Amino acid sequence: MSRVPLPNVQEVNFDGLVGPTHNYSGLALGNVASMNHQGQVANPKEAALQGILKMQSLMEAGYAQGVLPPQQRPDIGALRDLGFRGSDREVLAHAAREAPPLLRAVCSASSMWSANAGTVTPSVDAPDGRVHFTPANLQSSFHRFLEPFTTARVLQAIFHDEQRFAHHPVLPATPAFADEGAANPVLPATPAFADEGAANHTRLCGAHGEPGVHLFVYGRRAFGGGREPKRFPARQTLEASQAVARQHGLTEAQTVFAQQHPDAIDAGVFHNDVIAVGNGPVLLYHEMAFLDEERTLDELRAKMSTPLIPVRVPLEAVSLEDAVASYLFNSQLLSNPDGSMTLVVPGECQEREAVWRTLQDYLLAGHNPISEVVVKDLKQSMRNGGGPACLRLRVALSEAEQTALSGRTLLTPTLVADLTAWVNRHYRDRLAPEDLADPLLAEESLTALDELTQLLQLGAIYPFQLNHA
Ligand code: SUG
Repeated sequence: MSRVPLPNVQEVNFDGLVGPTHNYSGLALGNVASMNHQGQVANPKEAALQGILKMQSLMEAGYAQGVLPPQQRPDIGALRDLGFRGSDREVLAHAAREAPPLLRAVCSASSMWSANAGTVTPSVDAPDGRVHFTPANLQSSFHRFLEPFTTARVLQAIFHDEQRFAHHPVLPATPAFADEGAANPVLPATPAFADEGAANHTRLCGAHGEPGVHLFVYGRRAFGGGREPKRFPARQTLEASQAVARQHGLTEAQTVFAQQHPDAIDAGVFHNDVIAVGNGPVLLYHEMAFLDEERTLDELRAKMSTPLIPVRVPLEAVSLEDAVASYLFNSQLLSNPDGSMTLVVPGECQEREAVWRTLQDYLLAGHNPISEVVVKDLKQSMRNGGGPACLRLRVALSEAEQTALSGRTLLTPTLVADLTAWVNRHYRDRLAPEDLADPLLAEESLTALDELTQLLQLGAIYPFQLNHA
């Protein structure tokens, strides 16, 4: 099907605002930074301000920037679902005493990594001309599995206009079923539709308003077949990626499904966006990103209507360990009006010589559109394995679609000032593991979030505002 380019389409990066309970609980198996920083004292205020500064500087540089609110944490409703009873204070005290891991999980501010909020298909690629959203089920970990309910509400509140925006159900979080008659029934523990959203999805195109090809990267097949990682879990299944593509009406000609290299997962690459980033026709990736690199590139080339510009970083230039520690590939690759691109990298890239050298001598000096590297200090998020690209959900929107957004989530200088003042008013600058049981933290958090929904003009989005908890 030939599709018509849409004029005036911009990529809007919706960053997840860091919530007031940001902490280091070591919750993410296979995420080296999260595992290494378990138990350290966090600074939620600094974390939120670092995130706002990133958004502000990109807005000031002329990029379209949006913001997504954090979630209600501690998730006392989740503790109630698990049988804890009494007042909120009693529920927290019981959980702290009887099930500390559950308390830690329901306190995580993990929704800040909005690249995992869901998968988005721009209207130019969708058969009905609407922008399509599927919130990710994040079923690979309990603390993140708590996110999709509120994520769906937030996305529906902002992208509310049904003429322009379509919202799909979260994929079912179940073990794989054994296919009747299959020679080797699938083990029941294999999650069938484990989905981590845009972190494993890259849209390649000419300009953002031109039709694109969707690269879905999965870690394993739920129904068997293929190589799997041995040390750490693969968080995305092929079956989940295929289901999202089907929901959004994407055809075979518009999609490429590629398996992530299992050795990379075992080295700490828990999402594809830790080892590759794409923008427009450029795919910046590490040699170890895909199990079958050649087939992946060939298929992209065959399906794209514009020439693919692969920028491959070889293992000899950057080891997997350096890639994971620096988050070089978890950068934002942004289009400039003159056709050049800016790479927004975390400060950790300056700390690894091989990475910094590769940025200067290979990426900037190379024959590709990347003409500028901008460094951001995101240490608070980075210690939990979240770099610049994790913190944002990309939504390509036409002018008319931007006008149709509800609430006040597109960043302006006034909104930056309001959010900064709000963080300074409500956030703590120190959060140790034992503070998670403090009932005052929960109360402060609710007060802050209630104010935030007014500030962002989003209406009731949180369970406590909907009388669910
Ligand atoms: O799911 N970390 C997140 C980091 C997500 C990064 N996102 C992308 N790559 N797009 C995760 O592993 C750690 C929380 C803790 O340990 O307290 C955490 O959930």
